[in-house]
Amino acid sequence: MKTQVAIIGGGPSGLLLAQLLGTIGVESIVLERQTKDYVLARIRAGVLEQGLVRMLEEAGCADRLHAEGHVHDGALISYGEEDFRIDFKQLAQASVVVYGQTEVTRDLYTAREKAGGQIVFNVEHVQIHRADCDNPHVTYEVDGQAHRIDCDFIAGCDGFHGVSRQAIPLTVRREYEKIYPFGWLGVLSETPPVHDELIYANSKRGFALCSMRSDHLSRYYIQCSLSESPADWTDAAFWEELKRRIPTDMAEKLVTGPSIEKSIAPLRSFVTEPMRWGRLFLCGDAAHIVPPTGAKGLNTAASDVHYLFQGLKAFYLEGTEAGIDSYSAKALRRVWKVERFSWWFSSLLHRYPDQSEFDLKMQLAELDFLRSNKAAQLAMAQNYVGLPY
Ligand code: RFL
Ligand code: PHB
Repeated sequence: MKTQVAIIGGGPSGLLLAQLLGTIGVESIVLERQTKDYVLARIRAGVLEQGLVRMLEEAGCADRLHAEGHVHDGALISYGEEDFRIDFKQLAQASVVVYGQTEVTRDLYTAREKAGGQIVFNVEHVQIHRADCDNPHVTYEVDGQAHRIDCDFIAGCDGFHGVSRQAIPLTVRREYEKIYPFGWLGVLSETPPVHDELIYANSKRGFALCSMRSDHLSRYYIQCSLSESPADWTDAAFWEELKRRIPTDMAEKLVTGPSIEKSIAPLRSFVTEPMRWGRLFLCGDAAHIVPPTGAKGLNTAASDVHYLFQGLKAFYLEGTEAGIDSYSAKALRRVWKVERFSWWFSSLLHRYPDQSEFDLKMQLAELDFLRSNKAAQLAMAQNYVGLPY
């Protein structure tokens, strides 16, 4: 087979790139290891920056998002018995949209299918060949049958555990990583959200987050130990612990119910450099991971796709290589700022096993400063709604 861009990974990065390329008549084939149902069963991100919303509009798949997504102009931060609101709209003149990654992915699949885009599911043993030459190719198997795609470019959109990053030789690749000494236990429940905006809580017992997917679907998280498993937590124990970590007035009105999903996610900061090797470009979680505290993973995948799409558009429509040549540097500049914000916001809100009394006082002072200082709030709001690209 032949195509212009071979895309490895049918998550949000891969699908969005394929869909945008389709709008300018550039052909692609998406290779996905799982089935579509499996991809759509993954519960992940919930908060979309304006940049991602604009890209979904450009890709022609934002109708349902506009109809069903909820615009949030601010969020609540609580610590101990205190809480305060960061007003994104007033401070940064922007908002975020609460709309699940599952729904974004579903909309992208629908759009790809409507456009007749090629997506191959259940691929195995994907291998990248000659990425450092002008004529790369990808090989893979489906049901034991070998296949080959010759292409101009390869987009590695296959997430943190994919094969694309590993195709860049270690002599070229440098990785930066921080593992956090805790995880997040997340619960999805068919209950009304406790509040109409997100609540990020720093409590003595550890971090908690109250989020949502819709008026009748809530998403809650609590910081947990990495040695725990979801089976260790009954629904009742989860609700009790969540109530102890959020402001009392919220705990009193929290509506509980059976969980429909319960999982533990580890927290990690990770960046690989460069994000391009020859004709291979890494996008999204394949190149970087952030702890979920800042709600940045999916949004940063989208900003990578933006830079790559602009580069490929200039290559195909104008015959210039400047855009693809500057892809890695441009994407990484923004990635590192997002890493900084996600690391800072995580450090502000979690309890660390080795935290000293002094460290706790520093965290409290930082929260007090954020509560009372407009400049600090502005910086927080600008980062939360998304740095420009
Ligand atoms: P994905 O979504 O991991 O998709 C990669 C796809 O590649 C496939 N794949 C392969 N296909 C072919 N061959 C191979 N060898 C392959 N290896 C893997 C996989 O099956 C998969 O379908 O990466 P992508 O597209 O870069 O998207 C990144 C986002 O999914 C991720 O950053 C976010 O979900 C992170 N995240 C959040 N991001 C936000 O922006 N806002 C949030 O509110 C937010 N909350 C979260 C999150 C992630 C979480 N978890 C579970 C990690 C909350 C949680 C709990
Ligand atoms: C979510 O709704 O899943 C969510 C929201 C905000 C975050 C992380 C996750 O910071």
